[in-house]
Amino acid sequence: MQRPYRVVVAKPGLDGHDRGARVIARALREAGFEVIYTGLHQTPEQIAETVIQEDADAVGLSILSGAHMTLFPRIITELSDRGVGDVLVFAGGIIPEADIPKLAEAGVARIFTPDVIGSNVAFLETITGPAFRTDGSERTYKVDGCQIIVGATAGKIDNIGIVGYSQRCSFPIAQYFAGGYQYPVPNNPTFGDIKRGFGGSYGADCLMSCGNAAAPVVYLSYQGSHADNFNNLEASLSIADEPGLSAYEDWGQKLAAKYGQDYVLAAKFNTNDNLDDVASRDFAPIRPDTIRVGGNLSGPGESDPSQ
Ligand code: B12
Repeated sequence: MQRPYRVVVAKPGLDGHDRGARVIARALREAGFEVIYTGLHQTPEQIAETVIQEDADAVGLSILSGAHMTLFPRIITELSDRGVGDVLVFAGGIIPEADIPKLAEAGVARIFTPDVIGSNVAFLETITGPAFRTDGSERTYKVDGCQIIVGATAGKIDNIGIVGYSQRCSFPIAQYFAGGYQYPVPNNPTFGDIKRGFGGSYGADCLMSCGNAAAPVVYLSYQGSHADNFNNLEASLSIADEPGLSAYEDWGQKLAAKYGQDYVLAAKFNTNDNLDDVASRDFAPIRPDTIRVGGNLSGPGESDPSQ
């Protein structure tokens, strides 16, 4: 009987970023490979020894420290010196595009850099097909019955999200925010789930006087930290029906009582002081209709009621 293909996933050098390596090790395991994860801080010699001891067919190197041009060729030399130069070497992490051909020449079969945010719209469209709607820098795609919304600058994806929640269409927020949140946020969250998990603050676009053409939009925005991949999160709801309508009316009335009718009529807000506690309570049980993650999220404009 043929034995399963064995892959060593290794973290060379002083790099402490281990999430990518763990994600890949798990994905390979789930795909049926036998995977040995070395843990952090491996020398090239240790990696070559592990490959031999584990009788591996391939080694996947994960690196985000910038030391790939030094460490990868050394690992390949250590493998050849031990007579296992035929083991497949592949890699991933933060590796500038300019280095990829040089590493290929050194013997790295393939390099996999991070996910869809930052990649090319053209690449996305090889999976999704063309956008069915384009509005300025935003494109909307239909994938498996879900609407995916993508914001892009100069052909590169800044942010991605889902429009119109249903049983079928949810958004796996956790994969973009492995860092700081305390409370596990489900894939089909309410505003309350998101606020409890991440924090963030409420804001709104044209809360009371949007004209006939536009519905008011309420946003919950979270600014991602380094540990959250610098991804921001924006959950929003276009207010047309219950239960959003009651929450929005309550918030609007309390804002008007505190800051005056003119402010509420004219303003867009996203400061923390806009009766965030009222919005947090009113919107907690309600699901947003759109969630987006990434950078350059449009959101509500800034406005300070005390000015
Ligand atoms: C989270 C994070 C951290 C966390 C790490 C937590 C952990 N245990 O992993 C913390 C806050 C601790 C941290 C610290 C530091 N960080 Co940091 N960090 C990041 C951040 C924001 C995200 C990395 C991440 O986890 N992504 C999610 C995972 C799933 O993605 P990934 O690792 O890229 O893996 C994917 C692909 O790359 C690929 N992949 C990765 N490995 C492999 C392997 C194989 C075999 C394959 C097939 C594919 C593959 O597949 C994965 C899935 O798509 C990045 C910025 C960024 N946008 O990447 C900076 C980043 C990596 N950090 C950086 C820096 C500078 C640091 C610090 C030096 C900061 C400091 N001055 O202290 C320290 C160093 C820590 C250390 N000991 O090494 C820089 C590195 C710069 C560079 N290389 O040029 C980055 C790029 C930020 C930046 N733009 O400046 N960091």
